[in-house]
Amino acid sequence: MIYSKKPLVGIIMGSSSDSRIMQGAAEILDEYKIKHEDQIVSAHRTPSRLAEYAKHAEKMDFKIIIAGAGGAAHLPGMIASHTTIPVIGVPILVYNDKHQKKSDTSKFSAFGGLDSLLSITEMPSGSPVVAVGINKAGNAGIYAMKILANEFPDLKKKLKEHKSNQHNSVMKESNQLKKEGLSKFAKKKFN
Ligand code: RP5
Repeated sequence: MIYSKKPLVGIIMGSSSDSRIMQGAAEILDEYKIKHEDQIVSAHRTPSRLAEYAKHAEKMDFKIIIAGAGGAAHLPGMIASHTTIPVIGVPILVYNDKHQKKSDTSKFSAFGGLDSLLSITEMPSGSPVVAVGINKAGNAGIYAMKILANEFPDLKKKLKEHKSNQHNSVMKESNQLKKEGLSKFAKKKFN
């Protein structure tokens, strides 16, 4: 079932380098046939576009915006300041391999993604943005579905199936573990 012909979710990210992680949100929304529109909006490199994007999101009547950014991740908070659409922030551990000559350590953000997590969650009182864990874009997709399920009962059913699939998969592994014993099970799993 396609819930709407128009996109219901706007996915934005601060840089093309974030697409490596942000694709996790798109994958889950695609799996459940929820249309989304994806764009790059940089809070510091395209500040005027940020305000324009917020107007666009309202015109499109997006129900949720998923915003991913790394480092001093002000994109989710700044978007939230321009609109009443709920924003789910995805803190990203910056991994920038565009500059091949950089050493491996300089490809990562200095604080391992904590910089981005705190930038998103520590929005001042009165201007909330919710956040998923570092790089957990898939969770942002699932959370967006939970919000949308208030409007689409069929989606609520699908989320219940998702939970029951998780239960079944743990049970399957646990039965296997019980049957084989821990040593054999772990060897098979990790070798
Ligand atoms: C942030 O800076 C972006 O969200 C990205 O995570 C990070 C690095 O950007 P690039 O240097 O890869 O463009 O604004």
